Order: sequence, then structure tokens, then C-alpha cells
Amino acid sequence: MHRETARTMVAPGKGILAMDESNGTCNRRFAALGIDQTEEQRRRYRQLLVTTPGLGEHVAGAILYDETIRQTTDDGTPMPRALEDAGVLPGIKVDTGAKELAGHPGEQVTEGLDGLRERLDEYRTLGARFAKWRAVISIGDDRPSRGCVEANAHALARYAALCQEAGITPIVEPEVLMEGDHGLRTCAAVTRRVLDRVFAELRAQRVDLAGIVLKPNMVLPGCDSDERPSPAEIARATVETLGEVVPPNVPGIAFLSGGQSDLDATVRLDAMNRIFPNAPWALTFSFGRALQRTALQAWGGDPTKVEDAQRRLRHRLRVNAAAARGAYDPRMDEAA
Ligand code: 5MM
Repeated sequence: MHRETARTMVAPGKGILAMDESNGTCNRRFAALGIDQTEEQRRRYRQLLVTTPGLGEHVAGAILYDETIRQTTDDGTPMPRALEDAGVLPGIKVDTGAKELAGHPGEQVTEGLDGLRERLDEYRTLGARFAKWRAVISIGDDRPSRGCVEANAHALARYAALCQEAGITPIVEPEVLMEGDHGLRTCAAVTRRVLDRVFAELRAQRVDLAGIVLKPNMVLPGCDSDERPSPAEIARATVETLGEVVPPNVPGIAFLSGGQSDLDATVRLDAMNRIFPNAPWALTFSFGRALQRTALQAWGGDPTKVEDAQRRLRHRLRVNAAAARGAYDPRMDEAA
């Protein structure tokens, strides 16, 4: 079952909408735009996303947060049902967040394994077909440490095994952050090292690699680096790094956007699919910010702006779905 779901999640020309911001993150994004930080506003915003006309055309799955999976649309339809009705698989973020890693100043380990078996049972009852767990790795002096990489990789593997036991497909998300002044090659080396460890742990925990979706960072220079590689250079560095460590039976790789601009994320995904049309895995998107940014700004908490916001989300979905086929044309954005 988890294999079939994994294949559906990365079906050709489709991606995943990451809309699983925890309340803290969602409230921060709302606060920056002067939107009330209430449960009702978060519900209205998530309703806007899941009821976007034609959502299922470009999106195979949407990742929800615990609060959202329990909410309904105005007419009382549970959010997961609204997604199913749109032809979109409902997913759920099941980690409980990245916390400071003891003995490793400046590093984090993602928590949420305690009671996960029982929570997965409940989430499946609520309609979840897949799950997500995000590990966070930072680059800096002596970072990432061996302890940080091993602890996060082990947790990701334990999570993935529990998901498959529950018939839920795991998204495995080890994110190497963009913060820092490191170059492209450093990011490539750290990403390779992290993924190598993640796959070693997945194998040790007997996770079926054909029944997962990998959600990594693209290989990029740090935000404070002077390097300005082209989309083609980034595409090559990313796919070649992944090619060294990601087994070919993993059905799909769905990238996070990690703070890139909307356009950068799209153009770089497109370059990967143009340069590597025969990659062993599907190469698609599981963006959060790079899909939602313009929609959230347009909405701004104003009920009269819902349609405009949905139009903007639909546009970013359309261009990224094109990028997932290597068929993005910059004129698509110029015309918007
Ligand atoms: C959508 O945000 C997700 C949850 O974040 P928090 O736990 O920090 O609230 C996040 O995991 C997201 O799915 C990934 O980072 C991908 O999103 P971006 O914006 O990097 O594409």
C-alpha cells in the first residue's frame, strides 16, 4: 500500500503542497502581514488553500498540520475529505519539532517518536495517507557534528518504519539549511554525508525504500555566500549528489524550497528535469513558502481576496508542475 501511495505522490507532472506550518510558524507568517493569529484565521487560510479550484490538477498530495486535519471547511467538510474530493491525498506532519540537541550547541534534533504508533493510527482514521518528518541540519564551524547527523538520521528511520507498519507512506525530509556563507561544494558534501547516513539508518530499520518519498534540500551555496551558480550548475550539483547516495528504487524526490525565491525554486527544478530527463526517480516539488508566498500576501486575512489568492496559488502550482516535467517557460511568469 505504501508503495502505491508513494508512486501516486510523485506522479508525472504533479507535486506536493506543504501546508503543515506549526502554529508558531503560521502565526509568524500571519504577524508579518498583520493577519490575526487565531485558530479561526488559520482555518480560513487553510480552507482557501484546500478549496483552490483545480488543485488536484497539479498537486498529488497536501501535508496538513495536526490542527488542520481536525478542522472543517465552512460547510462542515473535514479538511482531509475536502482534499480527497479534489483528488489530492491528505498527509500529516507527525514530528513535534526540532529541539536543541543536548551537548551540541547550535544543533537540533527532531522529536516525536514517543507515542507515534498510536498517533499514526489516529491520523489514519482521520484520513491521512502519508506523513512527514523534517530533520534540520545546519552548516557552520564544526557543523554538522557526527552526533547531530546520526541522531536525526536514526529518528527519521524509526519514524519511517512506524509509518510503513501503519500503512502510511513516509516523506523523509532531512533539510540542510541555507543559512551561512558556505559554498556550493560544501553544501554538496554535507548533503551527501547526511543522506548517506539517512539511507544507512533506513536500511537498518528495514524501511522499504520503494515506499518512501525523499524530501531534501537542493544543493545551493549558503545565503551569505558570494557564489552565484546558474540554475544548470545547481541542477547538476543537486542531481549528481543525490545520484551518489539515493538508491534508484526510491520512487521520487520532492524538494523543499528552503527560503529560495519563488522563481529560483521553479527555474532550478525545471533545470534538473531538462538536464536529467532519465533520472531514476521523479524529481518534483514539495514546496511550502515558494508555493504559498504570493497567495498569503494577496489574501492578507481579507475574505474578499480569497479568489485572488487562489488564482496566485494555482499559478505557482501550474509553473512548478511544468518544471516537474522540464517544461517551464519564463513567459508563464511574465504573463501572470
Ligand atoms: C510548511 O512548513 C513546514 C513546517 O514547518 P515548521 O515545523 O517549522 O512549522 C516545513 O517542514 C516545510 O514543509 C518544509 O520546510 C518545506 O517548506 P519550504 O518553505 O522550505 O518549501
